[in-house]
Amino acid sequence: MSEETKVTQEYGAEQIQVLEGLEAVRKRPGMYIGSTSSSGLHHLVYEIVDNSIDEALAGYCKHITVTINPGNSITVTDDGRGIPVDIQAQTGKPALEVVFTVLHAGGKFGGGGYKVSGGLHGVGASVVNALSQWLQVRVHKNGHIHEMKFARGNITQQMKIVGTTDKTGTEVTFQPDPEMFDDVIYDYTVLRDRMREEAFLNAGLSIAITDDREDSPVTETMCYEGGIREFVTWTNRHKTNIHEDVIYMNGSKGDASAEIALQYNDGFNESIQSFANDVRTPEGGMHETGFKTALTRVLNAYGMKNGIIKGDDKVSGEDCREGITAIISVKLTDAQFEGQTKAKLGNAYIRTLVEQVVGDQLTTYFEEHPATAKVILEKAMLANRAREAARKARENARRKTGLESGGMPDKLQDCNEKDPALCELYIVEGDSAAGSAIQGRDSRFQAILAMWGKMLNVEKARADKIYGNDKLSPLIVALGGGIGEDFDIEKLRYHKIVIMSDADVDGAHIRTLLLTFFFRYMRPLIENGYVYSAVPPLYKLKKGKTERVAYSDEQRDQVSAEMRGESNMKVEISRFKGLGEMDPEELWSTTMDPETRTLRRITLEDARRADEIFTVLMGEQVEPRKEWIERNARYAVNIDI
Ligand code: TSJ
Repeated sequence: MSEETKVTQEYGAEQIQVLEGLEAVRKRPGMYIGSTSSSGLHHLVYEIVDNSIDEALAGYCKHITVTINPGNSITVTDDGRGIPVDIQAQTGKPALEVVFTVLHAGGKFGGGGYKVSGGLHGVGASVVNALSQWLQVRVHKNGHIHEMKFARGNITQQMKIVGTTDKTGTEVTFQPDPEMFDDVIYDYTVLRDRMREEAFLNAGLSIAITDDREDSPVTETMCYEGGIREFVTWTNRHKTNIHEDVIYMNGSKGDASAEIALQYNDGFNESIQSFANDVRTPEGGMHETGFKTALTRVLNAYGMKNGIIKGDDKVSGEDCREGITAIISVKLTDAQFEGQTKAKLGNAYIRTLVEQVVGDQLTTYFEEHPATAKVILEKAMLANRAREAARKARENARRKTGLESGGMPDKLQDCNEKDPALCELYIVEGDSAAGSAIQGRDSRFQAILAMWGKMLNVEKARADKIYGNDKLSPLIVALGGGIGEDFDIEKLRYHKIVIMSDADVDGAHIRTLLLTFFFRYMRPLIENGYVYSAVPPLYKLKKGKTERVAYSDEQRDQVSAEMRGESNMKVEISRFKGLGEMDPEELWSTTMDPETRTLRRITLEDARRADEIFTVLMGEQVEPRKEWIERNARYAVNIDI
């Protein structure tokens, strides 16, 4: 009997059991990787890389590589100790085999003499194996290269030695099973961005990612000696900072550790990104709560002690976070992820840990860097005064909206209907276009708000300025739901808000401004799908007394051919220069009539992109603006710079 047959017979019974385990993964993949869409597909890579990161956390691995091969298989390598290959006492199998065939084997296979401690994740190898058409692993260890192969979780080649080596490390290649995923094409930038995050969160770890699918492969190597300090610098790369150094704090208690890095910029947004075991926690949790509590306490205590804050002028938590960019990263062995999407950290002792670390170390930092403490505190105090002013402005605005129709801005031509679900507000740029829209509309349910000239740059304005702004305040009053923290969609007066602007640079500009404004101050409008872009025609085609319009170049050619086909008369084609050029009937029938018009619903992604364009184009920094324009030269024609 050959060695190999013997092995197969010995493991027969248990092998069946193992297969049942992995069959469960193939039956309900969503249970194990969240979904079988693109996010699940990319998740496979993270499951494998997590194992290498655990090895790095244990102090044995410095380099990880991730390669997208032609055909969309993935190879991950590391220079760690290599997955253990010797036979486990309990199972009688190589530890390597157990890792890939037993569900949740990770962290457990240490029973046979290996001490597996500190592994924070790394349980997913068998799940990836089950969902791969084929998978191959090579372990460099003890002078040998050990190889093993699988197909859809089944062993196709037992572990065997295929060569000698003087290195140690693990190499895994897998081909996601097309039977299991909607689509098996990897997105390089998605993997690259996640790997960058991992590199930031694990200081000194080098992660190289390669896309080998194209004719000219790309490789990016990411390694940050400064860890989350550099994460903050990178997040703030397009911003103007108000103090030079990134403030860094860390500490640990028992098995748990916490790291915090922060820096303030001259903007008004709060950007706190938190992680637990390198996993993003978008809904925050105990680590974020501890951070916020300590930050507010330290700022107030320092301000009082040094006579900067007097008496009752305490700054609120929100004041303390205006313009902040912070990364909070905690590592713990018993992480509890809570909430609907498991996006929130629940371990209460982490709150205490972070609060202590920030409480002590930020106080010390401020004492040693009084100039930095001063600019941060002054910013918080300014935020406090602005918030107070905003509250007053809000009350004024509220009082105005309370005044029935008389309270409506004179730039608004309202509709007769009062049920918001039936009402439409057209926001129209320019004098003559608004005139045509007012005459052409169906005044029963269509209201027109005219907007003139360049709007306020909301990038550089606080809520108080926005309420007082003569361009924006009519819009806020007309919509009726307020803005910012107390925006109330229930009070909204229109459920269709249509931005009607020209198909030129100025039109794109006003659209970008409005979308940025909605994104930052009335986001539920966009989340509820209430915001639209009107689609005016580009061409007018005329043949004798017949007139038709076209909304694109293709349609122009098609319509012109149709019209020509009827007779041999000449078809005159002219370009609409702008909305203002159309007469009321034309505007109604081409752009406003619900029976014939086209409206494009604005998505959150559209608005987010507008916001990003805005930050780059309107921010104070010249270099990112230049870079952006160069990078986006082919799209930039639509944006007023
Ligand atoms: F996903 C995976 F399991 F297939 C996988 C594991 C994939 C990749 C790319 C790397 C790894 C991996 C596992 N890299 N390094 C390790 N290390 C161990 O498994 C290991 C090595 C030695 C000892 C020991 O106590 O001697 C313990 C462990 C957990």
